[in-house]
Amino acid sequence: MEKRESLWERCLRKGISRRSFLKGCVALTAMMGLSTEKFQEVVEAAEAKPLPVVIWIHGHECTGCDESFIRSGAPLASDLVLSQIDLEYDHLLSAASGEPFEAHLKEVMEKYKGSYILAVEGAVSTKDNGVYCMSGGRPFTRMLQEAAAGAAAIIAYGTCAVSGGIQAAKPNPTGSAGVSPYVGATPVINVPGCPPIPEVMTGVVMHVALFGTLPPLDGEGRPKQFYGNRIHDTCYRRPFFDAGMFAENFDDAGAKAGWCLYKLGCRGPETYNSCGNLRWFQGMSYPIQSGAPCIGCSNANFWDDAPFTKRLPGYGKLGNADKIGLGVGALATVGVVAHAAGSIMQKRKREEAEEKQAAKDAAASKD
Ligand code: FSX
Ligand code: SF4
Ligand code: F3S
Repeated sequence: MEKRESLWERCLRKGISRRSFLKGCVALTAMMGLSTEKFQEVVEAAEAKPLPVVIWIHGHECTGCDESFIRSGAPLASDLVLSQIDLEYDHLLSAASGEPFEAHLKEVMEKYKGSYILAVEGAVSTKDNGVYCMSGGRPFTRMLQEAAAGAAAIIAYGTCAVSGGIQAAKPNPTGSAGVSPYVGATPVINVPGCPPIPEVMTGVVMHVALFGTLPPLDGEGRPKQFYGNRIHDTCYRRPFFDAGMFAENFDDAGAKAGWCLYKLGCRGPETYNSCGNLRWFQGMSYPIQSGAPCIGCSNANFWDDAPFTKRLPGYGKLGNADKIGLGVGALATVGVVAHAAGSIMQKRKREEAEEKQAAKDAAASKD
C-alpha cells in the first residue's frame, strides 16, 4: 500500500506554517474533548499518523446532517475535508457520479480494507428487500454491509443513522431502522441529533484517525464527552426555570423576555447533547436560544413524541428518554417535575409576599 501523508506532511506540502499547524492541533485537541495535557500527543500523532481515508454514505434521510457538517466551525469543514481527511467518496459532496464513481468506491474499499473510516448518514430501509432506498443500483442496506465489512470503525452520523429517525416514525412504512444491527462486528460510534453538531463529528473522526481508538463511549455508543450532559444542565434559561418563570405561550411577555420553555414542551430535561455548550454556526445559536423548545432531536423515536409543544411528565405522559436517559432521564425527569413544581410554589409565595407588601405600602401611603 502506498505511503499516505500525515497532517503535518500535508501542511508542509501546502506551505502551511508550523505555527498554523500547531494552532490547528490546539483546535483539534479541544474538538476531541481532550485536556490541554494531551496537546503534545495530538501534535505527535498529527506529525506521524497517515490522514484517514473516509467513505461517507447516505441512506434514508434529508441531508440535513451534511448541511450541518459543512457549516462547522474551527477547523472549518472545508479545511477538514481538504486537509485533514482523505474523503474518497461522499454521496453529497463528491462531484463524480454514475458508474465511474461506484467503481472508485470499490477500488477504495479494496485498497484501504481494514483501515478506512465509514461515515453513515440516514437510516437503512429494510422492508421489501430494501427497495425503498437504492444506491448505486442496489439496496442501500447492501451497500452499507459491503462498506462496513472493511471499515476500521463506523460513525453513525445523525439520529436517522443511529435509530431510524423520521423514516422510522410511526407507521414506518419502509421498515427503517438505525444502522448498528446491519454492520456486523465493526465498531459503531453513535453521533445522534437531527442534525448533529458538526464539531462533534470532526472531533470523533480525528480521534479515530489520530489515536486509532474509539473515543470513550457511553452505554448507547455515544462519545461521552459530548453526550454526558442534558440540554437542561447547560441551558442559559435555567435560572428562569429555577425561579419558576415560564413562558405560557409562544407570544407572551415571558417568551419575549426569554423565560424557560418547559411549559411549551421543552425536552431539555430528558435530552443528552452539547447544544447549550457548542451551538451552531460557530457558536452563534441553538434551538432554545432562537425561542424554540428543545424537541429532543438526539433521542431515539423522538418524532413519535409529538406534539412537541406538549409538556413533559408531571403535566402529561412520561417522555421517551434515550436508553441512557431512560434510567437517569426518567429519574431526572421526576426530579425536574418536582423541582418545577417547587419553583412554581416558591414563585407563588414570593408573589403573595410581594402583593402583601404592596398592599401594606399602599395602606401606609394613605395614612
Ligand atoms: Fe436524519 Fe441526516 Fe435529521 Fe436530516 O443525514 S438526523 S432527517 S437532519 O439529514 O439523517
Ligand atoms: Fe432550558 Fe428547556 Fe430546561 Fe427550560 S426546560 S431550562 S428552556 S432546557
Ligand atoms: Fe436537538 Fe434539542 Fe439540541 S432539539 S438541536 S437536542 S436543543
